[in-house]
Order: sequence, then structure tokens, then C-alpha cells
Amino acid sequence: MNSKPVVLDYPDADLTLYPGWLTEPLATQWQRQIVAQTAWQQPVLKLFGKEHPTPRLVAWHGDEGASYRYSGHTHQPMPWTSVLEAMRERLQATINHPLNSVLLNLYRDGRDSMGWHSDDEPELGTQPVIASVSLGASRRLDLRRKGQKRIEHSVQLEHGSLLVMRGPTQHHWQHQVAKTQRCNTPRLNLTFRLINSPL
Ligand SMILES: O=C(O)CCC(=O)C(=O)O
Ligand SMILES: [Mn+2]
Repeated sequence: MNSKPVVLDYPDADLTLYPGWLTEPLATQWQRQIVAQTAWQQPVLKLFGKEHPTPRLVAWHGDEGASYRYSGHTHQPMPWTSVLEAMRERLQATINHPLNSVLLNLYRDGRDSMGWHSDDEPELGTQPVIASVSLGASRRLDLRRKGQKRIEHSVQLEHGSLLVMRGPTQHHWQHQVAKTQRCNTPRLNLTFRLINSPL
């Protein structure tokens, strides 16, 4: 690891940022390999009869049986690739916590985004540990309290960084990655999770 973890001291949250979790060369190599090896999908969400393509590309990998519900569907994970498995092992050693699945998000440029949400699906349990690895373009993660509109905190997620969210964070806070005009290169984000009770 390049640099020391930074505890982000926000109330009702438990957030730790590891800025240089991966060295630059390894982060670049893993980004290239994962982007090339992934069967990317762009699910279409139907809302009030209108179809909305997800504004980014996604994929879901994990242990067999670690199925996950999002966007109204149950998704079966793709198997671990050697790079994803290597990243999972390194993460488990860093955070001392098991992880059995990973959601991959590819933001092709600043027009891709992720709307406000919490990672609070029932299968993640009440105090989920979410280990979020960022590769490629730096993007800003915003945080607001549930039920509020005002952004209270923003964290810049740089190439090779790791953000660990645990404890009450998902219960009290939402996060987003907003669109931006200041980014024209891709960013790959991987959120590793532990699915407690496979459906
Ligand atoms: O891209 C990010 O940094 C956030 C991803 C995220 O919130 C998620 O996968 O649930
Ligand atoms: Mn999330």
C-alpha cells in the first residue's frame, strides 16, 4: 500500500479511504484486464412505461449462489476471473472481512453516472461492509443524509483508491456519482460485498 488509510469522520457513518491502495502500475494493469475480460451489460429500466438505459455499463461476479436483486430482477453472478479473485483476496486481507461478490460499474466518460441510493438491500444485512475500488478517471462521490437533498460531503475517488463503507453508513446516508463535463476518460469501479442470505 502506498499511503495510510484516512478515516472520514462523518456522523452516523464509518468510512475509511485508502488513497493509494494499489500502486499506479498495478491499478492500470488491473483496469485494462478487467475492462477487456468483462461481459458488460447495460440493463434497461422501465419506469412509467418509458425505457431508461442504465447510464453506465455493469457486470456482477461472485460465488455461486450469491444472487442479488437490483433493478427489480434477481441476478446470478458470473464466476470469479483470476484478476477479480486476486483483488478480492487482497481486499479481504486489508479489511479483515469476507467478501463473496462484486458489482462492476464502468463509467465510460463524465456523461455516465449513478443516482442517489444506499447499498441497503436486505441480503446485505443491517451493517453491510462495502469495499469500493476505483480505477481510471477520478470521479467525485457525493454523500447526503437519507431524506435530505443537500450534499454534505464529497470524496474524490482516485485511480487505485479503496473506500470502505461499514457500520451504520448505508442506514443513514445515500451516495451518488454525478454526471460531470470535466471527465472524458473511463472509470471502473468495483464494489465488493458479502451477500448474507442468498435468495
Ligand atoms: O462508482 C462508485 O464509486 C459508486 C458505486 C456504487 O455506489 C455501487 O456500486 O453501489
Ligand atoms: Mn452504492
